[in-house]
Amino acid sequence: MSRTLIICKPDAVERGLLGEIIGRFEKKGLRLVAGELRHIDYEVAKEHYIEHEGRSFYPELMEFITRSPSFVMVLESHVPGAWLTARAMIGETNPAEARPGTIRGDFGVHASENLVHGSDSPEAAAREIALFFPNLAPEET
Ligand code: 3AN
Repeated sequence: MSRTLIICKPDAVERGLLGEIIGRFEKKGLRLVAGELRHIDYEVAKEHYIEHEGRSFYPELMEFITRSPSFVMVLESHVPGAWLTARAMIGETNPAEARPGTIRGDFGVHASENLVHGSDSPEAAAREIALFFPNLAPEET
């Protein structure tokens, strides 16, 4: 078993792509175990994007992620590496470089508004799940 944290960012909710995005993950065997439509505030965004503080795109990223509600969710797989499966399905950061068949490749328009966040390691998944869903029961082993 393994878990990952996914954020369908404000552009995904605004563009009505939630059903499409969640459906893709479900069909791939990533099961929804927690989910919330949530307007991410500045403090939580700061914690989440701590590694990007100081980067040129940081102010733009913070403004975007706090603009309107996101759908934040935890996905679970029966096999190891839920984070890796989800990242492969999300595609490259820059939608222009993301392959067709990935979420960003099929629907992405901007590098800064790229629809979905997915944890980039098992450690990041654990940290991000604890940040957004502190009361979620641990996965069964
Ligand atoms: P990913 O989401 O593909 O893991 P990260 O973690 O490197 O990408 O960056 C986090 C977020 O910061 C991206 N999803 C994107 O919104 C924004 N970002 C990253 N690089 C750039 C960039 N060069 N220009 C604008 N925004 C960026």
